[in-house]
Amino acid sequence: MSTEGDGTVQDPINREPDPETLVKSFLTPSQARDTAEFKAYDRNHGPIQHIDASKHRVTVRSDSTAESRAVPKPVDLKLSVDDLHSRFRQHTVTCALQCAGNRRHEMRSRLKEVSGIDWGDGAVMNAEWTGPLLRDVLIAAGVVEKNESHEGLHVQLECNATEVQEDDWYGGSIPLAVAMDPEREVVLALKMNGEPLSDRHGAPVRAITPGIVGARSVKWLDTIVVSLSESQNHYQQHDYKVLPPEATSPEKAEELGLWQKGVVPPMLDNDINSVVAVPGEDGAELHRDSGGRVRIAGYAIPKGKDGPVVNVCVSIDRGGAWHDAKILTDGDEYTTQLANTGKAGAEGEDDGASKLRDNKFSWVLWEVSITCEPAEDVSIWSKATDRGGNTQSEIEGSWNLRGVGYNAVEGRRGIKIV
Ligand SMILES: Nc1nc2c(c(=O)[nH]1)N[C@H]1C(S)=C(S)[C@@H](COP(=O)(O)O)O[C@H]1N2
Ligand SMILES: [Mo]
Repeated sequence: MSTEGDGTVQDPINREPDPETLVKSFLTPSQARDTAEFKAYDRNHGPIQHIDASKHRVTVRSDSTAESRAVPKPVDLKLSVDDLHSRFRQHTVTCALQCAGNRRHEMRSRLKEVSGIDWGDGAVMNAEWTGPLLRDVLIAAGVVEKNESHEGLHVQLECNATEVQEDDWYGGSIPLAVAMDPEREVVLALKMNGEPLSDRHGAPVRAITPGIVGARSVKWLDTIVVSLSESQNHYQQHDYKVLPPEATSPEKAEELGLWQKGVVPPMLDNDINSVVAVPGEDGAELHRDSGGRVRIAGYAIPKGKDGPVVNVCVSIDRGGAWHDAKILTDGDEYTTQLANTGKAGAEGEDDGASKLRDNKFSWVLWEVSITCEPAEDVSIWSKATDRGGNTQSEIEGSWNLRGVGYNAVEGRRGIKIV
């Protein structure tokens, strides 16, 4: 059964919370407890699905190209939702799930027009996802554990329940080596924040690919294929790619053959990023407290599996002075402060910091108070660094036709400090 609130193929549900609300909690609730108000973003290429969990099956198979390498015998395994619960160890990973188009509005309004939904800074959520590891399911299906055999192979993840805007089904793929890497913690999620997954977020089961752009975290997952090829779905082949700057229009991209197979790689890892969520928009007013300080806050996301973010620094004078932000994380819905040195992950600290190290796919929330004078037209810059040493490097960021992967240091502009 579907309702108007589910969207349609032509007009799917895409919405995001405002950034100031988003950073109030370390774990993003799916929706408010007592009302239907949504709290986490929705990104759909087709209508939201309502699937009967008792009838749902996840088919795991190999195609002929995969066989004889990681897959000595053809794989053909069908799992019910009960099987996913009971036949496998349940794993929980805390991770940020971010749409590749997050921050697109900043790219288009600052650099040049792009094509795509006008996402602000809220196309991201941070949640605890629980279910079997994709790795364990693949091993049960007969995939060989040895690393050498994984090279060049892919795991295609599919939802065939509905057609979508640009294809008859939705899908994406990740390299088999990533799916099999125990450190990647790719899960077939049955729960979000300890509760059964909601229909909006992919019930009864979705893939969660930590550290990787949201497009590969396929909702309403029904088919897993081990193959020598990437997913042939539109959204793997013809979207979610960082096209080079010479692709100035969709026509130009076609003319240059940039969508052709293998020319531009499909996006995989998220890049290091940070967002200024307070103040929540360009042109806002920021009030100094009685001590002459302004409070600036936001979130930061590590690159791929190089997290967690260990430092965020903020400048309100175009990089003249940098102020280390406090890194806040974990705790209850309203975010208690755990490790505030900005050096989470360093040796010999308390439990809080070692928990942070485990949370390598999670976002961090941060805040800083800066003493300043009233001023007009202030730019707020924020720069994150993760445990792997990746740092945001571009002040204004760089442009690409689809407006994906924007991670400029400039977070807000035109701010008035009063
Ligand atoms: N089946 C299906 N899975 C999907 C999508 C979709 O349209 N259909 N959208 C993808 C994209 S682009 C993103 S960013 C995330 C969004 O997940 P959410 O709607 O739970 O926020 O789901 C991914 N998985
Ligand atoms: Mo996305």
